[in-house]
Amino acid sequence: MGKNITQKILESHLVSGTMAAGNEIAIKIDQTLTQDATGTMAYLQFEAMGVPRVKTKLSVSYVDHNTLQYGGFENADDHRFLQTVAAKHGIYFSRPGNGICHQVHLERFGVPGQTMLGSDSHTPTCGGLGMMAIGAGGLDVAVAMGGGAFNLTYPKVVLVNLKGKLKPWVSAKDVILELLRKMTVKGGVGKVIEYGGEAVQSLSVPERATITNMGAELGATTSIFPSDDITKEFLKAQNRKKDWQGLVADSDVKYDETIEINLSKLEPMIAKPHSPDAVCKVSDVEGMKVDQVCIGSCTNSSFRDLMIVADVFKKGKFKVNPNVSMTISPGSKQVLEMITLNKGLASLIEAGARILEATCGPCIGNGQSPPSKGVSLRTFNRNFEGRSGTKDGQVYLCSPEAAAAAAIYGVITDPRKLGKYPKVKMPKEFRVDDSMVILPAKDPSKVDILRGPNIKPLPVAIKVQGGVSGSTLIKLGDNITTDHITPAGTWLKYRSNVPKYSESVFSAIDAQFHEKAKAANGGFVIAGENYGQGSSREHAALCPMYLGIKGIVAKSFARIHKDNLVNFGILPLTFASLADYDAIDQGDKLEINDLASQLKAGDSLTIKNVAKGKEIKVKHGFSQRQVDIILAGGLLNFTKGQAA
Ligand code: MIC
Ligand code: SF4
Repeated sequence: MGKNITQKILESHLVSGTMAAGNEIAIKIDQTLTQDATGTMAYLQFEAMGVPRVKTKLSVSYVDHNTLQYGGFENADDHRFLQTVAAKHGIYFSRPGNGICHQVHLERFGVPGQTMLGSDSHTPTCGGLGMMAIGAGGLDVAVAMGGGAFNLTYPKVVLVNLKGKLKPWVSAKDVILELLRKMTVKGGVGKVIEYGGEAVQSLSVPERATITNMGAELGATTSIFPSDDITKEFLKAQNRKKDWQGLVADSDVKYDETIEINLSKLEPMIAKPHSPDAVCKVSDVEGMKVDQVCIGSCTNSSFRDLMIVADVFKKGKFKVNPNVSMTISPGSKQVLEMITLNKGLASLIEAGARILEATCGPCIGNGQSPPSKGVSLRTFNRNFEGRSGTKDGQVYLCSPEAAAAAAIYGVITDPRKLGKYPKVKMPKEFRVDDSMVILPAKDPSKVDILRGPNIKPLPVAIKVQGGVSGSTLIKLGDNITTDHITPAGTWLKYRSNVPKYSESVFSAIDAQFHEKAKAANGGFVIAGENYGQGSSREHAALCPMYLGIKGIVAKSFARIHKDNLVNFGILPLTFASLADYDAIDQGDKLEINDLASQLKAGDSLTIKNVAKGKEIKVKHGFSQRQVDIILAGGLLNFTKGQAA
């Protein structure tokens, strides 16, 4: 029987394990990517491993999340640390201003058929090029930089069969919003989403990348498109023809699941507050007053996306509505240069758009927080409550087309009302200038790594002896995001200072949480479905570990976060019977006796709810390797133990 793209890449990179859904396999990683907000930790961990030079084909460190800090030295110190670590250890360094990691990587470095691990959940963006690009915690990325394999559960492979052709004013963002509507934010867990069908060839690489990027919101392991002539043209236009290789699924291949989307029938879509899967048609919410429009983020900041918006406003045809503040964050320096050369930038400025740096910016709550109860339409990928920096902000996610329409009329508007759809042609040649990427030092012995006072030593987990016990410190509902656990925004500058950042844990839900946790010497967290969805930030495990959290008992977990918990020695456990969620209340004391023998005996553990005199069965689903990591007190201790 034939093979799909996922099978082909995984098979050619397989280090150990059997390729069958649900099994743990290990794969070789060709490239890695980090960004500043997760990178400082990843490089501290890499240093702790004592490997002098990275062993990957290519590793790139980007600075894109925290670029302009108001009144403080922390970010600038982090940048200096990242630049010097990169120079010493053989890593390319993409300077602040060069662009958002995923957009730049797509343009300049991604290679069809290769594997990449990135310490950011939107790493699958390069799936738009036919690359198997997976998001993970920083520690897993550090291990991969050191030449270690990446362990993952062999996924189910879903074919999304694209038919028909997009109508004017409907674009790639609407495709992924439609898929989120169908599959929900947990529908992709344990799956790779592979795209195929006749309509694939009507989508350019940046459009494909919009779709694979936001596949992260499905909870999928990754998303991938074939590598075909369109991919070849894109790489050629980036002066990288040599990086192209064709990669398509065999015609007789079988998938675990098939979903069909007819592009001809698709309408402009929008995700309502506060979840990327709360999707409806733009026409269903038309007329709602809008305060802000933000265009950019790694989902929709390509040359194509910004030129569409620029063309809508071209030659002063429209102005930004006086009641709307519209920002534009180009995805990369290349995008900014291209829209400048093509006069798009001038149209945007003339229209009244506010041009921001080529960074994440408002997407991670760095500026442009909406006004109180304000409605913000964003071309981004996440609209979790509070992520924008305004707790009662109402963030909607939509295409650049729908964003432009709202910016003009000041209310949510179906973009099909804008008249003739502008045509943006993919450039035959992009402007290529890699001068903002600094190559590693030729002589690493001459490089001193510069560490400012905000860079605190890495906390290491404590090895479990006997059993674990503690009280239930907090009880939560479904779909808790890593933004709820360790928020970004104003806390971002403490990513390399775990003691300080730990004060943020669950702060939007319970401002005293960190004090309570410390006073109680840690304990347990109870949660509903899909705990830890969203960002890959390992701080959402690292900071709870620092506060003494021993276990999270939930109905289900998001993939990256579950791995991060194991890596930091925290037990991610799921209720054997979902009804038992009701058998634990906040404040209840819980006990797990003789952890080692229970873990070794099988998938089931018994938790004693001391307060209620009740025994609760939970499952862990760990591989043998994960059991060893937990018992060693986390992945760093485990790796050191193995080296010894
Ligand atoms: C995000 O979009 O949530 C982030 C910020 O890019 C994160 C990474 C981080 O928290 O640093 C992600 O997606 O993994
Ligand atoms: Fe940056 Fe936003 Fe993309 Fe995360 S989702 S990498 S914050 S642009």
